[in-house]
Amino acid sequence: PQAIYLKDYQVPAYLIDTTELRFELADDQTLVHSRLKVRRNPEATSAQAPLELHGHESLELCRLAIDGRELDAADYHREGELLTLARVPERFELSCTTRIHPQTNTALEGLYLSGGMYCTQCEAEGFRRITFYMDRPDVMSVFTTTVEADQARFPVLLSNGNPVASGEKEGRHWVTWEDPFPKPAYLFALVAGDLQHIERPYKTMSGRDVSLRIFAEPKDLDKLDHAMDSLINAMRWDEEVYGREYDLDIYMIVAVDFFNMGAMENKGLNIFNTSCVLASPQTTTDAAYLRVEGVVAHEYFHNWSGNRVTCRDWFQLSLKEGFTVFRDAEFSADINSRTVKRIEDVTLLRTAQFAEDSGPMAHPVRPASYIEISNFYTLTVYEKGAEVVRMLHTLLGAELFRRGSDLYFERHDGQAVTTDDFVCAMEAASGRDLTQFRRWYSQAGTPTLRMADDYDAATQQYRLHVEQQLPQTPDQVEKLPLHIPLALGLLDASGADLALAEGATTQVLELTEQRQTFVFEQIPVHPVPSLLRGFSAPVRLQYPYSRDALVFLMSHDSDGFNRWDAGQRLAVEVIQGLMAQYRQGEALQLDGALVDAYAAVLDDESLDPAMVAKVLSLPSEAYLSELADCIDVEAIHLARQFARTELARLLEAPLQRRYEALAPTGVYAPDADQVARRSLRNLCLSYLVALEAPAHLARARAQYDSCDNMTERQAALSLIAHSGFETDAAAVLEDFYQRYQSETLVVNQWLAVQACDPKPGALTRIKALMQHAAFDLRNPNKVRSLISTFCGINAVNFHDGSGAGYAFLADRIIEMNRLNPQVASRLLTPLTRWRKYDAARQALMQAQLRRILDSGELSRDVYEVVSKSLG
Ligand code: B3K
Ligand code: ZN
Repeated sequence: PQAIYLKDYQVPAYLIDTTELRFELADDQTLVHSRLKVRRNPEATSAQAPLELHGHESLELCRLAIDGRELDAADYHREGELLTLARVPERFELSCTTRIHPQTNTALEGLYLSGGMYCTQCEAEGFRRITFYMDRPDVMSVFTTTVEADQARFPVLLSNGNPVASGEKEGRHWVTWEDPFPKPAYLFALVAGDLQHIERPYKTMSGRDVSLRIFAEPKDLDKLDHAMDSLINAMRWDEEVYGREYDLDIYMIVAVDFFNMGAMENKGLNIFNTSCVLASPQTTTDAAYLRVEGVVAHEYFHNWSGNRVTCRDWFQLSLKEGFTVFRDAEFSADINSRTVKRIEDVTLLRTAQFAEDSGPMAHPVRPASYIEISNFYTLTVYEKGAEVVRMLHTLLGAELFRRGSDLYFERHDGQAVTTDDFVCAMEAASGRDLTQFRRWYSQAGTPTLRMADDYDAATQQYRLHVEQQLPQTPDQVEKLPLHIPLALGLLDASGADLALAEGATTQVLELTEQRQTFVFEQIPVHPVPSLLRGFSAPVRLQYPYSRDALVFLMSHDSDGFNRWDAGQRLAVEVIQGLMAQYRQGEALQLDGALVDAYAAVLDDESLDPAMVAKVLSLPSEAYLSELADCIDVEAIHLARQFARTELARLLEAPLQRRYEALAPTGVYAPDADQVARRSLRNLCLSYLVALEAPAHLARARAQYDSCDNMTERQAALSLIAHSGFETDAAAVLEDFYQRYQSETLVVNQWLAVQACDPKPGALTRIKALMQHAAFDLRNPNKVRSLISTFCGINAVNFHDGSGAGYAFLADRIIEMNRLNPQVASRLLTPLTRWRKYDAARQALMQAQLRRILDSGELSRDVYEVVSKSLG
């Protein structure tokens, strides 16, 4: 497979003004008829360029004609994914018929069947599995789509835009949809199935009426209200915060069970993984409620940041994804707890994106090359991309940022543009020079900020010395200094913020050089610095905080994020200390400072319980692994478990007290107040159950039996299932399955709970579950629940010294490579990290990567990740 480079970009030689499609859906095959109005692109360099159409090798070409003249094989050249017509008129109509087989499409790209219903996934390059087309985002066309199918089995026929005609004949029916907005093929969508929907009216800020419709299988119709509420909140928020309103008469969301990722923003017809739409108190946890809200908002926001203004080429993916993740994060922060949202996003970034940035697949937010674009829907493009937009927001301030986004939408509405166009709009609207800032888009790797300070009481000067360093990555050796906003505050001995420039308590320093010293004048006392407030830049921060200073910040910092982060830093240090004791064969001893700090937070009833739960959550094994130079799987697991059990032992009474005090008072609602209470209550329970005492186990079982919602039930389930009380564990797992076996998403949770059980012997249990009726290798949600959870989270079992976990994963990847390359490629992630382990594990992991490489015909997806990992 060949790499594609950003530097080779050329404008399309032809444009497609209109696209007319007709789908004849039948059991054994689908015929796709297309009629395209094509003309030469006046901006193309060569006037004689051939017409290049993309078509997946699975496409059967039945007919091709230009202006009604039938072409035969001598008139075109088909090779790989390209069909080339050497000579075409300046303007012409191209007609094409292809035969495709959705029923055998297990890749879940293009047109496929999910359960019994037809649906599509075209981003990034799935449209070429439907028909021959210029399948590139800078070719935008007005689509008219007719869908024809059996009327009884597929009563609902949907596509983008508005329905404009329909009819029926001999048990079959058809509907024609028209989408007036030019769009690239990746935003095309079609759905045909036996679906029902809920509907609500919406009036946009300019007074236009829109009908909002969410479709699902009839059995799930009662689980759509939360998604609908979320959609309406998102629409209102985008009007208020960005001045953007919806532009079609209908907005549709369809829930499907077989889906490679979370959801897809197809114009006017979003297609969603059921896991990101369905919600009900009995089946959905609080965390999943929030995820539904966030994903619904994200896809809605794409209507402007993605659809009205789209990407010129796939190297620009973060143009729409980074910006849209930033938008959905701000939306969630505005309607829920801002600090908690920030903590969750930063946790993901620091745990998984930092790991990606230091691994073999490291790439800039705007990659310079790829083999398979599906491999670049990454944490770097999404989450780090969002951080880059957030830094622009920090540097410009809310008002100028809004001016910049207005200008961006105004300049580029209806266009396919680049990340640089986005920065240019921000520059033009703010008058700021962002030349150096642009390096965030082109340089991979996570910067480290090394900081030191000194204070001179005589001159009342406080000086902060900062050094930034960007590590080498496989793609780039030379790195230049970045433009980094560093938000900070200085605390006096009482914990109050000192007044900084212009009386502000938080100041944003702008780092631009490799080494800089910042001087603060008139600082009356030696301050404790609160650095990188709100995580103002995606960097690793090194500053020699004493444990006392961390405890102090935990209780005093006015920045909620940093209060939490001080607690994390303290816990990381303490656990790392325990790991060292373990390796030296010493008896483990927990630092009392952590216990005291946790006790104080636990006792503080004035704090938001959600924040208390965050502060009292120990850093995950994954985060501790990311911080390690060489990951010692057992030491991390044991040290963390020890800290947990010791904290539980020493704080048993207050944990129990808060657990009781936070008992539910009314019926379940996923509102902020209740969510916060449940999160802390479940956290208290998790500490208590860690003590492995029958009384606490009984407490968990009582919660499991008496609760009225999935948040409490699932928390209790996983605590009991992971406990050493094997009989109780088996009983509760069996009960849970019996209760929920008809709820697919809940059964997936049941699989995931078992997949991350750290008790020995997990691999045997996973293999048995793969044979269970609840498992299906063709359903990505199930693969993620069982296999990705086991390999990604259950470190002690997956990294078992025998290498059996690695061999198991390699087998699954080889299997999935044939069925679903995108999912197969994602499964590879844990193996790509082999350099972080000891020599023995490195050898075992590399051997499995080689076995995959030698296993026969690899998809581009799997080949790219495996070869780069070994390279
Ligand atoms: N844009 C889609 C992702 C498509 C991934 C294709 N492999 C979902 C989203 O980011 O909104
Ligand atoms: Zn997106």
